[in-house]
Amino acid sequence: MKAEILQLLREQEGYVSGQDICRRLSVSRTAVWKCIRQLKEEGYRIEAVQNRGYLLVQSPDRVTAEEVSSLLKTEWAGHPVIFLEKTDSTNNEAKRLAEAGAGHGTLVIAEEQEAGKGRRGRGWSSPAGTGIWMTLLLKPDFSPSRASMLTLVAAMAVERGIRAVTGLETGIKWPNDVVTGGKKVCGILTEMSAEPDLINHVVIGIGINANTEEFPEEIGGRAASLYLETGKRVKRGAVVARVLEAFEAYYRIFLETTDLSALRAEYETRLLNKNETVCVLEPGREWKGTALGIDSLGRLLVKPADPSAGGVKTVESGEVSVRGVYGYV
Ligand code: BT5
Repeated sequence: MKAEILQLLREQEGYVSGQDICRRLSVSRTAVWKCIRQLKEEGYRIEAVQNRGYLLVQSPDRVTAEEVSSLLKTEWAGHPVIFLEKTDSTNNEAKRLAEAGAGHGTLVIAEEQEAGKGRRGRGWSSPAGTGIWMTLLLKPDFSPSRASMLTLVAAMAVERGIRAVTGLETGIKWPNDVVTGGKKVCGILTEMSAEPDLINHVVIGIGINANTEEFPEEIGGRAASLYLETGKRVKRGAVVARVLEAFEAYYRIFLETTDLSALRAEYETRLLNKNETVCVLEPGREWKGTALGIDSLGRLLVKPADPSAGGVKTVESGEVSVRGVYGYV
């Protein structure tokens, strides 16, 4: 109900009368008053004026279920939002919830992760209060072979969401990094539980450095935050809402063909590696080439620098890393 009250207050330009809230939500005056009191305790500034009602003056920068839900305009993504002050990893929590029966569209979001994960056993720095650490749970009915493309769909959604809220233009480093000023502002980790030809669930973990002021020394040179890049603090809840809305829109297009054929051109406009020399790090082998774009399955197309290596190769995301030759991108 707190989310619904917040939503009503946000929708209205001026004051919303207590009576109006009671009527629209079919609850008592006392129930509304209690919710308003709780919201104030949580840091919302709500003015109450006799005979006029309530006015939302300021919201705190929180990513609680009510804050995110009240900002969200989606059909299924982020329904429901599960908020935790602290967890090991929102991906792990989403997987546990999926096993326990949580449905398609559930979003897990935490203020802090104690064991945030990157790919292949790497870590993800996730301190309290500054970042967006969230995981979207999907229970799709397409083939498991299609799931890795969801990382690319999510990267597009993050790019659009960040641009909508901050105006910041970011690029994508294939397959899973969103980058600004040559530094990583977001990483994505997609994990799946599947049978040979059936997906049990997919979790898409998204980590965005939002209001981070400084990074641990080991990653500092390669990490960016929205705050450091724009000089302005963002309301994280708004970024979460816009990213989920964009994800829902791109996912709908993805589902039409269960591949990236309709999204490929747009992805490539954001692809920082396009026409750049990249170093492909395969297990036990390293080679250089020019990245030309992606194919409709989300694989990176690379023309080897060595003419004897043959024509354009398709590089799969799983076991391979791609680096810029002169730096991280
Ligand atoms: C990723 O891995 O980029 C995937 C990160 C996914 C994080 C989200 S947060 C919500 C959800 N729950 C989780 O537990 N994970 C997901 P990878 O491409 O392997 O990059 C990892 C590398 O990025 C590390 O080895 C560091 O060098 C660097 N790194 C770590 N923390 C970072 C941060 N906060 N910002 C930028 N770079 C970071």
